[in-house]
Amino acid sequence: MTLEHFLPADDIRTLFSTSMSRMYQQEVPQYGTLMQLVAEINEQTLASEPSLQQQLDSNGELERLSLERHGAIRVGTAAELSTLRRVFAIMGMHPVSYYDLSEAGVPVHSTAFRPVDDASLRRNPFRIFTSLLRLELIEEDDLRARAAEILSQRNIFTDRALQLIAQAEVQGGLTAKQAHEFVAEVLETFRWHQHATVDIATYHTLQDAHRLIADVVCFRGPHINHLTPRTLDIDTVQLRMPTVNINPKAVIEGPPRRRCPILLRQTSFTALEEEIHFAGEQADSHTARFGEIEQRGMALTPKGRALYDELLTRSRQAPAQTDNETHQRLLTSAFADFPDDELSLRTQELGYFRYNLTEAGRQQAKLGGAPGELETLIKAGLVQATPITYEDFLPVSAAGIFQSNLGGGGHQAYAQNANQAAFEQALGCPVIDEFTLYAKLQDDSAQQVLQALVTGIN
Ligand code: OOG
Ligand code: NI
Repeated sequence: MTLEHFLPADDIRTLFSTSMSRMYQQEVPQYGTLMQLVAEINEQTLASEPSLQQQLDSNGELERLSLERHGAIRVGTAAELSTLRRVFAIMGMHPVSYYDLSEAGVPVHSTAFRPVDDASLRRNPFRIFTSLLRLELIEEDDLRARAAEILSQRNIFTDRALQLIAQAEVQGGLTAKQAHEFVAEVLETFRWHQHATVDIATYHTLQDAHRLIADVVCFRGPHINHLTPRTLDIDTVQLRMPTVNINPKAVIEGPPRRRCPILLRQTSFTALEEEIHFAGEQADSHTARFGEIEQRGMALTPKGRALYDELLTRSRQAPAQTDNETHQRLLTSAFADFPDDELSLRTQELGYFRYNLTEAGRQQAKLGGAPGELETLIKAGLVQATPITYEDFLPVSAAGIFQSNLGGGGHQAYAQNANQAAFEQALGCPVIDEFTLYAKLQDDSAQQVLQALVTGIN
């Protein structure tokens, strides 16, 4: 079998994300309503900002605008996580970054499976935020052992999915027919199950330890707990959610609204209370599933990220706000020290940029011999710099999303620290460092324009 008989990994990912969206809209109709609202507000934003429309159009982003950018799942064991790594690899999604949520009182650590190269991100940037339960953070020995035992008895993948994963690895890909079957089988893993695998007493005991533990342990598999389309105006969606009978979480997570958007802003609607059935036909309700939206800005360098973390921490020293307007006002004043123009962000090395030739630059490249200093070339109008979009997640924001959707009160921070080594051992490989990816994108683009202008290649 030769390579060209295989469906590209990017296409398998698209097949997967669209199938998942269809399934989730059927399962959670409110999510379909949120998607409609997002699409409507995106349209209005584009109509009032022709330059934005033009920019998205020239990047080929208009068509996929309101499609999902990410989803999230929570798994219980190392074996589940490592098999998921193999599943996602077949779709061109690889584990980037390590997130420790224990500090925020959520007993998990996480990564995001996502496409890593530029071309694949452009085709379909869909990613899955994947959390692994940290059973070692459950204090009571009996409860920890019981949870581990329940988890050891489940198999979250269908037999056929496991066969196809192995086949894809041996062949080096999947044919279109196999890929369709693979996606359908894998979807089963993320389906919602109304019937818990435990009795109601066990459910309540686990839930008392932490609501997240019950969510991971008591079901047949890691149901997709939310999907997240991209909005061009998160503040307006937040305001308008109640008009379509959707109850948004109290505040938008992440940085404030800015002229030059940075990192990631997110909000969600609070999780549904859904009836579930236990062994012995007793019923109760469970909150797990919700809908989220995101608006992405520029990726920050380690220096920029340190400044972001510092200002965010400063803003969080004030008592938590329950109304978004006040929260945003306080954030905006805390972020007054974060430069908000592209030139400062670039020259102070706070954000990552991609370098391209301008039209004049392309003319010059035919001749070669331009000076080899990037700044000089930019000033001469031969090169332009545009921000690189942030493709990852923010642990403080993620914790806020977790908290508001688990229902019940918050939880104290766990005493244990981040343990990336244990996570990577469970995963079966190291996670990729996000900064390395952005720096390479920036450096490669700089290298290319310099080479074209100085030596005249192109
Ligand atoms: C994941 C929450 C984190 C995000 O967008 O930051 C997340 C979860 O609730 O399982 O999805
Ligand atoms: Ni999310």
